[in-house]
Amino acid sequence: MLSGIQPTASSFHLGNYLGALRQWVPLQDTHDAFYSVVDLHAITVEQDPKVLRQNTRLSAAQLLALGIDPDRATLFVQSHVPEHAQLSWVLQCITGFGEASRMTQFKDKSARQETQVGVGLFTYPILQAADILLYQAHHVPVGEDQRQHLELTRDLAQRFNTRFGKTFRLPEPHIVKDTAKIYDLQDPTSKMSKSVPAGVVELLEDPKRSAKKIRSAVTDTGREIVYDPENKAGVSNLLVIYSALSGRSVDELVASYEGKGYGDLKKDLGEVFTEFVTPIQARVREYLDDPAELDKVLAKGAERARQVASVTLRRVYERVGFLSSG
Ligand code: AQP
Repeated sequence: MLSGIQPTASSFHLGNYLGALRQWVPLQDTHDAFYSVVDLHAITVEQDPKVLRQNTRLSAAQLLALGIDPDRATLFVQSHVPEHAQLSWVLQCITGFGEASRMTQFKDKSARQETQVGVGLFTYPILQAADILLYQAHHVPVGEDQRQHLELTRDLAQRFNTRFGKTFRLPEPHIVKDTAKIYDLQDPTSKMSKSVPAGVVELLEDPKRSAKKIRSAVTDTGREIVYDPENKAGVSNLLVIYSALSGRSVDELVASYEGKGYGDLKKDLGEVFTEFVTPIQARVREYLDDPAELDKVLAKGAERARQVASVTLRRVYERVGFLSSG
């Protein structure tokens, strides 16, 4: 199993956590799990090198604080494993231009971009396919926004297998339906996304700030607390978040808030979030206090990742007809 997260912000947000990262911890016990901080993906939009380096360590620290155990899973930084970029090139050469142009995330992200849009942003899903296929991943735990990229990965794997002989396993997305898409607190019809910071709850921000954001989340003019994503998107989003963080079902929450108002729900959710995030923030600080140890963990992960990735790449190079370098 493989999944990745970009080191493009100083903190992961609730959408990243509930949509994807929350699944990473239990999956490390049932699968041979590879988790990557995907810094090659991060530079598809402009990055300050110093900040990128800092955010890469911060991302690794957050993953460890959330419960990724380097003895049970392979945690590594993507640029430490050159096979990702190498396989990506081969896959680019079998991807149709029209096929790549259909990716909706590229359309969204390039439309939002103020500076010039780079070719890397366009070919990003092909690099993502390489990330997955290098490890012969079966399962890829991601949020709903990644479904189309996973379909492209399957298409490319299938095409390569047909053209050059069976080489890749076809991966399946592992999408947890209830939390597949967490919405922006200020615009509950859009995905919570770091590019639109107003309605985003960050794991590493001051929990008082998060509680305030939750209190001012956009809801509707009604009063009743019910789960109705179509007509009550804001309240429904809060219920989904509350349920995922507390382990109580949405139905149970709805029943317990009967006769109460949105203010009560928001106040309680702020407290639940604070309780959840406080020990995580403390653990992140501990990991950051010892960057040498953190780098050692990542170096060990990269070594293990390369052992698997290099076998796949060698087979791919042979299949496409490259001469062996000995
Ligand atoms: N709102 C979300 N709901 C559920 N899952 C989400 N993910 C992201 N946003 C939500 C999932 O988080 C994982 C890591 O994603 P990423 O590193 O690719 O980050 P991202 O998608 O770039 O995050 P943003 O905030 O959405 O960034 P922008 O604004 O750049 O688009 C993935 O599994 C993703 O599905």
